[in-house]
Amino acid sequence: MLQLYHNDMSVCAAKVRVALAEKGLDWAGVHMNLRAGDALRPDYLALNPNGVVPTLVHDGGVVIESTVICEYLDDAFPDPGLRPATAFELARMRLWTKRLDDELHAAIGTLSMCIAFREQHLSKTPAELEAYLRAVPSAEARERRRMGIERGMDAPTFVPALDSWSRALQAIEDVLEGSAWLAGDTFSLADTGYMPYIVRLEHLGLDSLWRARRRVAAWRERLFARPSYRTAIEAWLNPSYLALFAARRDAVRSKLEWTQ
Ligand SMILES: N[C@@H](CCC(=O)N[C@@H](CS)C(=O)NCC(=O)O)C(=O)O
Repeated sequence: MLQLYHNDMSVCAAKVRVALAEKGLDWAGVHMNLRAGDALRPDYLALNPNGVVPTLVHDGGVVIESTVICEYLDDAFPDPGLRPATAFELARMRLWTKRLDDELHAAIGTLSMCIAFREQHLSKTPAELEAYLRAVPSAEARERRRMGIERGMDAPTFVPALDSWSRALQAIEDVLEGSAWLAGDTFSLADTGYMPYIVRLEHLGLDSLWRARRRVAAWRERLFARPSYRTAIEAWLNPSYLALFAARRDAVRSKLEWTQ
């Protein structure tokens, strides 16, 4: 049995849902309320010491880290495969997923917090906010969140995060000149991995980042046409988050005009 601890709007949880959907696997979900601190409770920290979603439990075995979970699923359930057959394309796939893990995931977290999620924390009292931040296991993530909450789009982390995504989208534009998908002509875990992040960039009003990148736009169309987009992402979109993102659109537009 496959059990996934996840959250409706979490990009890395969505990444695993996309892989599960692509493979047609049945799974049971435990939905975590991240704002209520569900991922920071001791019983969950025993499964995932990082205090984040997703976590996969398969027949009693625990797997954490969304990229590792996706590769685990491809090992445990090889058909249909989501990794290219050649060693070279496999290396290309891993470079893309590594870039997400090393840089782009933190960057999207920064952008999400600075633009929108901070609004969910601003009603907290200073003591409540401190208690929330103190519980975040990673000091780096804790300080990044603090800065985003306190300073929003004026945080010093905001423009570098925007730049990380802008450079990544240009790299995608370049690679798609020679192939249909990120790792080559095989649709792979690189493409499934980026799908939820592209959705988040749109929600944050940052789709202008690929307006002039027509191959990224066409790849996005191909991604969103897959049934896995509907079942793993669209079906889980939380209306209150969508309203929050929409309410921030004008502020983002004027910040981008000012930044570029
Ligand atoms: N490297 C981890 C990152 C996981 C992560 O940052 N998850 C976020 C949601 S996308 C989370 O659970 N944040 C906790 C919170 O917002 O309280 C992975 O890929 O699984």
